[in-house]
Formats: sequence, structure tokens, C-alpha cells
Amino acid sequence: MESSCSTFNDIDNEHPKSIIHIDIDCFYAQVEMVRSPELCTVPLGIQQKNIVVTSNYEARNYGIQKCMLVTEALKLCPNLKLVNGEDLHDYRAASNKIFAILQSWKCPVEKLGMDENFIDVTNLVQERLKSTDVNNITLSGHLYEEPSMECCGCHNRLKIASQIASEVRKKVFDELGFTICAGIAHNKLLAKLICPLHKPNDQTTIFPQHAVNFMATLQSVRSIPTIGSKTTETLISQKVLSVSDLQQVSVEVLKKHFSSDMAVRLKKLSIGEDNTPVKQTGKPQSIGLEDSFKTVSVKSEVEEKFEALLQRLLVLVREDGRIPVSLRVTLRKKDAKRLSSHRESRQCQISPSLFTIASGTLTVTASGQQKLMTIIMRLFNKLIDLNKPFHLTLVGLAFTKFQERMTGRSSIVNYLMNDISVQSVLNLQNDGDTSVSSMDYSAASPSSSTTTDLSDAEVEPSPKKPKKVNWIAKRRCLSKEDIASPSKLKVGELRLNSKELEKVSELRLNSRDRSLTPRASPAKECLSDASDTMNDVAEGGNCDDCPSYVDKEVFNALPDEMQQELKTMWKNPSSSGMPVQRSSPRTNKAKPNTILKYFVPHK
Ligand code: TTP
Ligand code: MG
Repeated sequence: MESSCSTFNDIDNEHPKSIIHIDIDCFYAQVEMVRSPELCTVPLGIQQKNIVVTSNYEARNYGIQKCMLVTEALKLCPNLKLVNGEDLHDYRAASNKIFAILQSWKCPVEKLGMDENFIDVTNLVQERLKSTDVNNITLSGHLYEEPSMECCGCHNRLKIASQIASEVRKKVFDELGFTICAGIAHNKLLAKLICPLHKPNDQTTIFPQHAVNFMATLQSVRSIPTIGSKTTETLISQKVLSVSDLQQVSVEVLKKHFSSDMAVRLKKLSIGEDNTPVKQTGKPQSIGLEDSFKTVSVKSEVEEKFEALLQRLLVLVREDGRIPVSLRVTLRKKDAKRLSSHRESRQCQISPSLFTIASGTLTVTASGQQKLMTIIMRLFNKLIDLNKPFHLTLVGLAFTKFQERMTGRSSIVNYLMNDISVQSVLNLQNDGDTSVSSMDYSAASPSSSTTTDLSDAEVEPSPKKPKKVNWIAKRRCLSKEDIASPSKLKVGELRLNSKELEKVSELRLNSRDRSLTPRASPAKECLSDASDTMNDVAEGGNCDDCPSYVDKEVFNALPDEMQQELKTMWKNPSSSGMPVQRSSPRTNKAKPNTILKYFVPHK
């Protein structure tokens, strides 16, 4: 595949970029058709509640449109095969697979909802240009109007981009069976708007010179992606209905109704100018779900709605894999006085210990779910005065912040990220006791939520820091089940940072002597049982050569290669930066960022 192409930015011309917009054909319907090919030949509608949210192209021949009522659709096509599409799991999975394929061109890919993506192929095009005869570049797919004279070289660049778009579409079809449409242009706006010109399963390129004409064909200003309903309303109030109207209205007039920046931006959009970058999509900053309905006015019904939403949301969070640390509740109240509905939100922090990661999978216990429901209803009570009647038309739940995994320079994760697994001797999972398990409260990522009223945020009490002795006892008092089936954990998922690991090491080093005399107290008895078992499961672990300050349990829990590495270094300490002797502080200094620093003797 191609080399990286995300940094090339020095093209000195008017239209330097090459952007591809991808839109999957009748997305939900295609997922169903790929799963059940017999559906390909019948008119198919995807039903959510009483609406057909999309349909295959066979059904569209009958006049069925997106978001049509089921009753209406059945009138148009009595044979319409309806599939329930309320569970989005498979659609999301398909969307992620397509996104993964798009990433293989190693260009920035920005996901827009579930079935659209932008790819910035600017640098890839530049690379290909170097080995291409510029007089012989062919365009793949359709072109919006015949080309005029070459502009700044952008025609050739966009032609190459159109070839890349073909390759992308072919690869997605070959590997996953999905047909998609593509739009190719020198900016995101035009790429997106030109994309549906030849639907389905085709692609269209537009050259910059045709932007103004093309934009003038759009009937409604609402067709422009960044123009929402409020802006549309304001424009309509000024008799600006079509994009052509917007092209003609003066910026001065617009400035009377919008900020100066917005007025200028609207004018630029109207002629197809847009310089927003393709932003590489990472993990979402919040994961949420909403349910809308006619009216709900009883608390128990609200609770049921939240319960159902929570179950679905937990599936999404499990797929995401990060531990949430903040929860937001949203309501939309029907407000007779305001003659319109509006949303209100409250959010609060939640303890990461409500979640566990076992064998690489995020889970939440039944009691954790109950606690979450308690928190949700507490937030609900803050939003609603239950002494008065209320009428809701929507409830929403979202996890809005997530715990970051510690992958800094000094994190042990650095050493162990390559899918290395260790036995549960290092497992710091919680056992329901937050004081033991909640290791890292400070690492939550900042929220991007705009609806959150942080001043009102309810903060769950922070778990107290564990007392050392308590911690050791609890750590060692593993249940029989834990011991019988030590979980294989990816170390990267333990969320250990260097301090935490130092704490583990320290505690283990402290407990070294006690493990030799395990029956001195009940806690130690438990510790002895656990450590015996751990020694059993750490097969092949042999720490006869370890220096005396090393905890054998910790050592045995490490992967074989790492054990070997350590042993080699202990045999040849001068080359390793390893503490050779406790009494030799100068040689005790471990090299920065080496695993050996986690084995420093306890002082
Ligand atoms: P779209 O891309 O708008 O539609 P589509 O992919 O089904 O059809 P097209 O061939 O015209 O691109 O939306 C993507 C999916 O999003 C669609 O398959 C179903 C879902 N969807 C909703 O859930 N609600 C909606 O209101 C719309 C428009 C789509
Ligand atoms: Mg689509």
C-alpha cells in the first residue's frame, strides 16, 4: 500500500487539495442484504418504530423515500419486505470495518456519522504525480461538466484522486461486499455535495471552475451541510431560499442577521469555497443514545426508558473499550408556555470502579448497573421537579469522559503493549471495593460536551486512597474462582502507570518476608493460598537467579522473554543500568524508561 501522506502541504497553487467523500449506498439496507443475499432482489425497507428509515434501490423504484411512514410505504409497495433496524450493532460494526479499510491508504480519514467519510488524498496524489505522465491522466467515473482549460494543475490532481476513489470503492466491495458512492473535489464541501450525483455505486468529480454553477443548482440553502435549521429560518426570513439567492445577497445584508464571520462564511459556502481540513477521526469524545417519544409523564416510565437506554449504551461502551468516568442525562421537556420543546442536561462523574476489564473486555457488574441507575435517577430528579406534572418527549444518556490508559514514557504499558498477557497476579481489578481498585482518577480526558452545565455537575465522592496494609490483604485475598481461573490480561488494559506499578513493586517487596511465614495472621493465610496458586500458574517461572530484592511472584508473572531479558541483565549488570548492590548508589541508577526500575529494592 502507499506510504504515509498526511503531511504534504506545500503545494503552491490555488486549489491544492484533493478530497474524496464516500457515502455508502442505502447503508442499513445493504448491511441486511450483505447478511441475507436473498433480500437483494426484493424491495426492502428498514423499519425503526413506525418509520422506514431507508430502503434498498429496488424499493426506491416504488417511490419509497427515507423516513417515510411504514403505512405510507406499504401503500406504495405492498410487497415491501420490512426488517427491523432498531438494533444498530451490526450497522456500527460494518461502518467500523469500512472505516478500517479507508485507513489503509494512510491518508487522513474523517468519519461523518455511520456511512460517510472524507479522505484527504492530497499527499498521495502528489506522490503518484511524480511517477505519472501528466499528459496522459485519465479520470475515473463521471465528471461534472466538461473541463475548461487546466487551472493550477488541479484537474490532473483530481483525476488521480478519482482513480484513488475507484480503488477505494473496489476494495470496500471486494472485501466487504458494499457498494458506495464517491465525490471528488478540491474541498470537503464540494466533494460531499457532488457525491450523490450518480447514485448508487458510482462516483463524480468536480473541478473548481464549476463550483459556482454547481452550487447554484442547489434548490435549498439547507443543502449546504453547515447550514442548520435556525440559519435556514433566518435566511428564509430574508427571502434567501436557494443557494443561488445566497450567492446574490450582499454580505452587508447578511451581517445584519449574522455575525460578521458567519456572514462571510455563508457567502463563501454559497460559491463552493470551504477550507475546513479533514480531521483524522479517533475515538469519540462521548458515547450516547437518545430515545424520543410522544410523551412520558410518569417517573416509573422514565426509569424504564433509562434502564433500556443504559443496557444499550453499555453494549456500545463495551465495544469502545474505554472506562467511562462521567455520565450525562438529557431530557426534552414539552413546555406549553414556550410552545416548543427544549433539552436540558445534567452530568456527574462516576467511579471507574463500576467497570472492570476482564480478559480484554469491559464489563459492569449487576451492582454496578444498579449504581448507575441510581445516579441516573438522581440526575433526573435534579432536572425535574417531581412535585409538579412533567411531560417529556425525549430522554438521553451519554458517557462523556473516559479514563485514558497510561502510555507515557514511564509507563510499564510501554514495555508490554504488544499483546503480551500476564497471569492475574498483576490483576488490579476491583472486587467491588472502590478503595482498592480505583487506581487512576486523574487521567480523564477533557469533555467536549457543549450541553453540560459543569457548574451544576454532581460529583460522586472520590474513593479514599487505600491504606497499604489493607490493600495488600485485599489484593492477596483472591476468591477461589479468581485463583482457579487466573485471567489472561493484556497489561495495556490494566491502566497501570509508573507510580502504580512502583506501588505494586513496593508492596510486593514489603510482603516478601511475610510470604515466607504466611500463617501469622488470617490475611497472611489468604495471601499464602493465593501466592501458592500463582506460583503454580506461572508455569516455567524460575527465579532462582533473581537478586534477593526481587519479588518472585512479580517476576514469575512476567512473560518468558522478559524474564530472560532480566536474567541476562542481572548476569551482566554493568551493561543494563541495573542496581547492582544496595550499598552502591551510583550504580543503582537505572537507565530512564527501563523495566528494571520497577525492580528497585525497597528502601
Ligand atoms: P443516508 O446516507 O442518508 O442514506 P442511505 O445510505 O440509506 O441511502 P443513500 O444511498 O441515499 O446514501 O443514511 C445512512 C443511514 O442512516 C441509512 O441507511 C439509515 C440511517 N438513517 C436514519 O437512521 N435516519 C435518517 O433519518 C436517515 C436519513 C438515515
Ligand atoms: Mg448513504
